[in-house]
Amino acid sequence: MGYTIAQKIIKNHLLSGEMKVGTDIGLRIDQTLTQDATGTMAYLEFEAIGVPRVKTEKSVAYIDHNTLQTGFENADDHRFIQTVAKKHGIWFSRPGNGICHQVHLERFGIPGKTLIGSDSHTPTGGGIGMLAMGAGGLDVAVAMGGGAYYITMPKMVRVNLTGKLSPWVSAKDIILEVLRIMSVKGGVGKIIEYAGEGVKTLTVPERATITNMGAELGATTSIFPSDEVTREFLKAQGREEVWTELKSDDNAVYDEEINIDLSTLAPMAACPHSPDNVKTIEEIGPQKIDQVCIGSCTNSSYLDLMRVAAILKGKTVHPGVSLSIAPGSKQVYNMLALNGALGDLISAGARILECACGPCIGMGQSPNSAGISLRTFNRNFLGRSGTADGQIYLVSPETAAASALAGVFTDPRTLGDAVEIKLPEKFLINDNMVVEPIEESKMDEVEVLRGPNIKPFPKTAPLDESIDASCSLKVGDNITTDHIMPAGAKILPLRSNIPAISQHCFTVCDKEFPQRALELGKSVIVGGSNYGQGSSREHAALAPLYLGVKAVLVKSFARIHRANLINAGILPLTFVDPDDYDKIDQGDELVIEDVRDKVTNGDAIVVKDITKGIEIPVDCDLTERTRDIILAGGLLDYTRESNK
Ligand code: MIC
Ligand code: SF4
Repeated sequence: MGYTIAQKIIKNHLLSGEMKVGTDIGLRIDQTLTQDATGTMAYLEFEAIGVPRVKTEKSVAYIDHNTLQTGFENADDHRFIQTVAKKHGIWFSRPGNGICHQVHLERFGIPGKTLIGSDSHTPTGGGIGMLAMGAGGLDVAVAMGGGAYYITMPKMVRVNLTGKLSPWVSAKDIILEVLRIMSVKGGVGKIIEYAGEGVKTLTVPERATITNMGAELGATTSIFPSDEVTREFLKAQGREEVWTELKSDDNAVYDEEINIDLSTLAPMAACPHSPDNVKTIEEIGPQKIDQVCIGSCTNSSYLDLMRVAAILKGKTVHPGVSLSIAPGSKQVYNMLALNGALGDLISAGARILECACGPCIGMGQSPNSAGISLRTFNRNFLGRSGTADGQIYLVSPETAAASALAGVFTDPRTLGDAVEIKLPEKFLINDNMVVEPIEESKMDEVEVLRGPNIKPFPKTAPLDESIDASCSLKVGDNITTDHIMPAGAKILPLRSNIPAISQHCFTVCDKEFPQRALELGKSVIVGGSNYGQGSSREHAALAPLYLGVKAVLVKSFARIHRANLINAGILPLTFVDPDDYDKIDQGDELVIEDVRDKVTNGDAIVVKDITKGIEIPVDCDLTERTRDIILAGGLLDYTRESNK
């Protein structure tokens, strides 16, 4: 039997387990990345593990999320990350250098290598044929220390692309079509591989838009072959020597196939409040809009912004619309400045932001009340924009620019002849904003600078003999990490301060939750299906941990969040019969007797609802390793124990 692309990379990196779907495998990790919103915790955890120097081939720390600096907190975090990186062998990408995924693709990614990042959009690297996955900070810390990264061996999905995109239809429309077909749950436990004649028609930045937003499918990752197009891109980045060819074997077996004829696609939008709520721009009709934001790790490449500049050139943004643009990296920004395209954007009235995540993570540019905002980003979860009733639509840069000019949803195909923008033969290469780590022999010379915002990792404890706790919160289906641990300009500066950030946990759903949970001391959260979709932020597990949450009982979990719960020592439980969800109410007293013994022996677990006088069978589904992590009280304790 032949191998798929992902299976080949997995095979080359397999440290433990067998490549059998659904079983646990441990992978050797070649590269890691962190960003600043998850990075402080990841480095505190790395320090706690006690390995002096990273053992990966390349680890890079980026500053791109928390760049607003409305107080000392963000700046302190930057200094902490910069110094801790320098000391322990990690490259440091300074604020202003760009969004982690964009910069990593341009400057560091290598086909065939494994990459994990403490950010869910790390699969962007799949655009050049990396096996790139989002993970919790603690998993990244362990990988930096030379430990394996564990995943459940995924199923393989082949998306066959045929034909060629019509003018004005773009890579964003391809991934929106995949989301429309598969939904935000459709990728759970799967790797999505792109194949077929249509692949050749897509440049690397276009491929990266698609793999980036594969995160929204819930997929483990997405990947493209590494072919001549990849070689051209790496050559233009002055890195041709890292190119290797990667393709699936002719007789590779896939668990699922999806066919998309690119020539049939039309410009689309993901409507509020889910990336899979997809309609064509034509279906939405010429509704009035208030805001357009172009940027984010999904659509802020040189090609994207050159197309936008060509559309805006010589025109003026509609008076009813605020248009902001954040280039993805300093490379992109600088090239636009030098070739004059930046002038076209400014002249049309675009509000140019620094190259960072910015509005994508609610760092400014919140829309007006009930405002309709078209964004080239990847997530439109409720409240993420910073305006509780904001109506966020996810669109391509072409649709965004055309609509910004017209003031209403506009199909870019109405703009006439398409603009033809070619990948440059040579990108502008200047890595002066990347700081090298110090040599190992000199590491003692570096003092790690910690501001008052940096608080230690919350206390963990081994799993109790029995759990006796109330249900502190009951939530529905598709709860995102933006519900559990909201982001935005006010809350993000607290990412290194778990006691403080916990006060915002779940407040999108229930303002009283943090206080109630603290008063209860110990509690259980009950939820629906796809619980924890979205971000890789381990704060969505660390805040509940701090608030005394002992178990989360749901219909189903999203992959990274479940791993984060286990890493935090919180018991992840699922209903054997999903209908039992309806039987529990918030406030019910729940008892799980002899839970420690049951987890240890792999015995069936029952949750007794004392209030209702019923017993509810639940699944825990732990592997030997995750069981030991839970028993130890989380990955940090487990790793410390194993290193003894
Ligand atoms: C996001 O897009 O939600 C983030 C902010 O990049 C997160 C990471 C975080 O919460 O810090 C992600 O996608 O993992
Ligand atoms: Fe940053 Fe947005 Fe990308 Fe997350 S999705 S890494 S916040 S640009």
